[in-house]
Amino acid sequence: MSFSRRALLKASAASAVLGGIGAPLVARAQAAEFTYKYANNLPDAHPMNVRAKEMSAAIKAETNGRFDLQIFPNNQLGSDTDMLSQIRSGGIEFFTLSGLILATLVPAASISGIGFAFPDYDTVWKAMDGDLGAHIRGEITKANLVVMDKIWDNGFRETTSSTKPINHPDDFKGFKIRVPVSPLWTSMFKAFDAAPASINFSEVYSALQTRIVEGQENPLAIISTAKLYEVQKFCSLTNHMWDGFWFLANRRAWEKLPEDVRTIVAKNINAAAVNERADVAKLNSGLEQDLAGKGLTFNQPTVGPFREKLRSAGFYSEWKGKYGEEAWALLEKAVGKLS
Ligand code: X2X
Repeated sequence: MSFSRRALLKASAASAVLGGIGAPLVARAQAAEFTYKYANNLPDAHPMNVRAKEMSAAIKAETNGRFDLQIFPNNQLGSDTDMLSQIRSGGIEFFTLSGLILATLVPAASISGIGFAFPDYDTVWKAMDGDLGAHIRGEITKANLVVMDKIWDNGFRETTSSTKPINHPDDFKGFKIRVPVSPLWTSMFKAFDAAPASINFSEVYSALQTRIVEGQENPLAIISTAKLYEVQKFCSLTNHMWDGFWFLANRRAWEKLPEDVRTIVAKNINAAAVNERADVAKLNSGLEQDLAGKGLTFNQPTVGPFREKLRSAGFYSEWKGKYGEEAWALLEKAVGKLS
């Protein structure tokens, strides 16, 4: 320890003691009884973190300061792969993760990401707040994680590229595309005959910038808030899948909370999810012009041939076999016949 730091510590220890003796009786902020970490992979500006901040303040107020939820956005605590292991060990207490990536631990959780399954948001929320979501949450619970009722929105995903627009499934042939670390994502882009590379979101900007990959796919809200337009030229509105984030908790940490605190925390997290869904939908629908102004060239491919390509490659029947008849029936009950 350097001399100055030691001196500083001594001085502050002395003043703490003096403060203790001579301090007037003013209300001091009480340390929270529970200080829990919530980590995620998205930038500060994304609605997920905007709503999370609001939610954290509401929880603090409603618990009279007993519960302090600290937010660590933007992969500050590591990649999704790192954070998934931290939520399991208790290194972090809360984490939002795409069901498709969670599928590396809970295989059933990727079913909501089947290509072209959901036609619109109404169908998404009916399924995810209904039987399909309940089925997935049941499987997550079996893996010893706690999951909140309401899934947060990521959005419908579009394809960006630094080399060419994607207009037809043939444009995907040999296309070097980053996909999240998830068997379903890799399988889907292999079915398109692309060359998918599994890369955590924490590395995506630099992977695009250094041209390790040509393209990636994400909702416009992320292309915008993570500034991916700075390192991409084209945006093809492929709308190939919907994606959402499950709000997960470490079981031991969750069960340590008294019932009344748990109720307040869960209520506020689920309410924030519902608000975040509206924010993301609104943001995504207004971003095309904004991103075009920032240099992205947009095109709107006809999606029929993409869906047909997945079908003829055996993608739907392969995944139906993996999830099983029962789970597949829940998906088809929500979205109609797929295979
Ligand atoms: O990794 C991604 O592309 C992201 C941010 O959309 C997810 O978390 C799945």
